[in-house]
Amino acid sequence: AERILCFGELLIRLAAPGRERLLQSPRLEVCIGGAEANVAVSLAGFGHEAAMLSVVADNALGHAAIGELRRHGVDTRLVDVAPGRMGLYFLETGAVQRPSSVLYDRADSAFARAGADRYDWSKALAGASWLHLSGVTPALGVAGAQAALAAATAARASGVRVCFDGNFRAKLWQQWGGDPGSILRELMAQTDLIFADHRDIAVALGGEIFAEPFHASLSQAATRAFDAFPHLQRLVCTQREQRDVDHHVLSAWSFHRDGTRGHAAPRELAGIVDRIGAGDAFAAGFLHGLCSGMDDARSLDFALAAACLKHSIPGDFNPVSVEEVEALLGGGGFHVR
Ligand code: KDG
Repeated sequence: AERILCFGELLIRLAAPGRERLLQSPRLEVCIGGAEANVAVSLAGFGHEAAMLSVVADNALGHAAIGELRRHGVDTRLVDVAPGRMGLYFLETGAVQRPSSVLYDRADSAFARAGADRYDWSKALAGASWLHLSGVTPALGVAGAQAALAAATAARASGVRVCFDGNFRAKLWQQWGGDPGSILRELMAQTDLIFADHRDIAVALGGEIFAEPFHASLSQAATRAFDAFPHLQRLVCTQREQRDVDHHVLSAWSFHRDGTRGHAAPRELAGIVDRIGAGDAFAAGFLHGLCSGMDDARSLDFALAAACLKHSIPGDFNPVSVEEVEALLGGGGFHVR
């Protein structure tokens, strides 16, 4: 098993039950999330040594977040506590007539305050083969942007491969007026593997958000990415088509610097229970493939099936086994004809 270090914020999620409006009834469902933590939980479920590097509030909420990760098999020894608050996010699940919505209440969290010098990078990276981080951390503010860049730079300097998920969060960037394009490009320049959707590509690489056909604009984006980022080996992209509120179609492409391309056939998702964290499940699935010696095409199929499974599970995490993903793959169901 390989050791993968995930760096990012642990969040508390408070969701209105079912399809209720927020605070419609005196109940919220609580779980733990955070994009990079979601990846760590998936990787632990796939049998890897997944470690989390983070800072949580030194209070009951922060301790509960650590406990949840540990319960899912994540190595939490590098999660530190600090004075301050946990970041929260409120979720209202949409319906046919109204979209889902996320409300962040996370400004100035213990993690967002922690700057680059809060971490012992060489200790954290020791023994890791990958560092995973995402565009959420630099979106938190100057301290987050510097910490993310320090993490990627330290990993690169010590021979640890860097995996970056774009995870563009417009609301977070707007709150402090950071320039996502230049910061994300600086990060991507340190990266071996990038996961991106059409928004990440538009922000970091420019170009049309949805030039048609989608795969042609993706392949142009990949060419631009390989030109711009010297260490980049792979760009992996997902595409989501929303047929209905709980009926989506997901597909994925991979581009390798050597010119190899992969395409995972579209999968149909009906009766979606919870789509939050699907991108993280996908990233973890692809990393699992690479860490297990699968080729890119196989890793892509595995990742897409893992992301599909996530849609059936409430909460941010995707606690599934390799066997369960393989079963979905082997069943051959869910493909769009
Ligand atoms: O990918 C899932 C994340 O969106 C969720 O866990 C919350 O980390 C989060 C964020 O910043 O949006």
